[in-house]
Amino acid sequence: MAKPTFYITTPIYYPSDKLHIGHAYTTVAADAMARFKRLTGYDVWFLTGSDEHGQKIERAAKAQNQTPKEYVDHIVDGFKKLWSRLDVSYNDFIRTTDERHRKVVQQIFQQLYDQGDIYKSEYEGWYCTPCETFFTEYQLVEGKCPDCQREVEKVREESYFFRQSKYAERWLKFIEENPDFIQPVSRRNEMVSFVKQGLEDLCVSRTTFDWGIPVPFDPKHVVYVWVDALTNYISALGYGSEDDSLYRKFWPADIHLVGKDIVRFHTIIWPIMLMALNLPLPKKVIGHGWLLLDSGKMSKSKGNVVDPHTLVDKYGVDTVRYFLLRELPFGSDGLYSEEALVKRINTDLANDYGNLLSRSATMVQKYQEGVLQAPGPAAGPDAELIDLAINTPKLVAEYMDKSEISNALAAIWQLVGRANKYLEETAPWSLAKAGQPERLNTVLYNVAEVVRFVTIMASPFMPNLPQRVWPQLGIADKPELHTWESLRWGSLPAGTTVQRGEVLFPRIDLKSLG
Ligand code: ME8
Repeated sequence: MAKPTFYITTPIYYPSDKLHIGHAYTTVAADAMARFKRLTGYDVWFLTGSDEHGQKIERAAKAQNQTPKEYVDHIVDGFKKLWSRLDVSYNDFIRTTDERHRKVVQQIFQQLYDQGDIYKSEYEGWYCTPCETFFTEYQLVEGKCPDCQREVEKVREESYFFRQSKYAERWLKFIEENPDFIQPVSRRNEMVSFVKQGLEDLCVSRTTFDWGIPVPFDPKHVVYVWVDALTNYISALGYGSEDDSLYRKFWPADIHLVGKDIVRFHTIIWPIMLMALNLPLPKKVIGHGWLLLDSGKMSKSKGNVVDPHTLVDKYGVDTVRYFLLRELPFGSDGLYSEEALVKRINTDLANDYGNLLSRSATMVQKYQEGVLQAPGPAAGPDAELIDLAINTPKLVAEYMDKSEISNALAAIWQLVGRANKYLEETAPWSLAKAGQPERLNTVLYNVAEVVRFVTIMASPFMPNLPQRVWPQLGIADKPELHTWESLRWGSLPAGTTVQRGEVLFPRIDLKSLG
């Protein structure tokens, strides 16, 4: 039977500068969702990429005496290095400078023009170059950009416009019929009131710079940012090309994951473009919160960014991924600090998970000569522990279905916590002393099986964990015990050779942070 499909995307980031941990958060979150779906039996397509056109890039390249293409090539290389460093398992990387993308943007622009949904008029408004956004007079805050508070420029030029307004009623009806389309709900309400205030037509071309995709029937215009950028989600699948098999297989997208700053573009402009083109709409747009510093939102234009490479060098990939995914509650903002990161490492990873594994392996070595024995009958707190282990995968899957990644991790760690408590309650060291080998066997088996459960469930979030843990549990060569399907209690066979290995997550001295 064919596997169900799952298509997930990240925003395509601007190569105007290096990426910071805010971008890493989005991409790692999408990666965790993609990995989770693969683990649970889906045929997954995971797309990321870069949004390379626009005046800001043109200017940045000039400042460095480079052509825009030279400039973006270099930065995009850096994007790819970062994603490989963070173990991001994307299937495709789309660049808006790709020929495959250019063709589709031009084709769509032409079609919308031919059917009367794009028309020529004159644009007058305020433009913020760092944010690449036009504002109307009343959107400005004290005459400045409402997003970055910098100076804006008055622009007046001939432009093409997309007749968005025509689709407002249809959009409202769609949202009413598909209440889950925009997540979380609070963002949906914001978008609905935005549209109800009256939707203006959208300026979709510019003549004041060249670095963009030319309008096919009027090449002194280049396609302005959002029509170009949003189209990546289908151009990457080969929409409109000779081989559109990926498009037919994976569109509509299951999830567009974006930060809350660009929810409006993804939930209003993009669906309306698709309506106009008579194409199916994505199933869900999720707008996550921001990772904030004490000093406010991290942003390239403000220069207060945290470099993910530095963090990975210092703490390791899985640790950084765990922290990002655990710390930001679904839909809300989260505060980043190195202290918070170290606290998470010390409690959740070193104390809770790391200790559980090392105590379990050490005791099997010490009391069972390193060979895990079959469990005897259940007694005392066994049933409670086992029930929790059996129920946790279901709970994790439910949270992941709602994209509540941090709750999914919290549920897994609940089981870790319960198993540590179980060790205290059953005190295997006393059982060994008191000569109760059968009970000791049961306790050590149960804990080893919990470690296996936790490691499988945590693997989409921390992809390097399994390869470090399976040798310690003696099941490195048993792939059938690494799967989601193998999360059936008691699948771990007795007789495996358990060996305590390296410390997975060393404790970090908070004082060392200075
Ligand atoms: O907007 N916290 O690109 P961009 C969390 N090219 N996430 C953050 C963040 C933070 N502090 N800062 C950035 C663009 N992000 C367009 C997108 S898509 C068709 C075009 C993440 O490089 C978050 O996902 O400015 C946000 O939406 C995205 O980076 C913006 O990236």
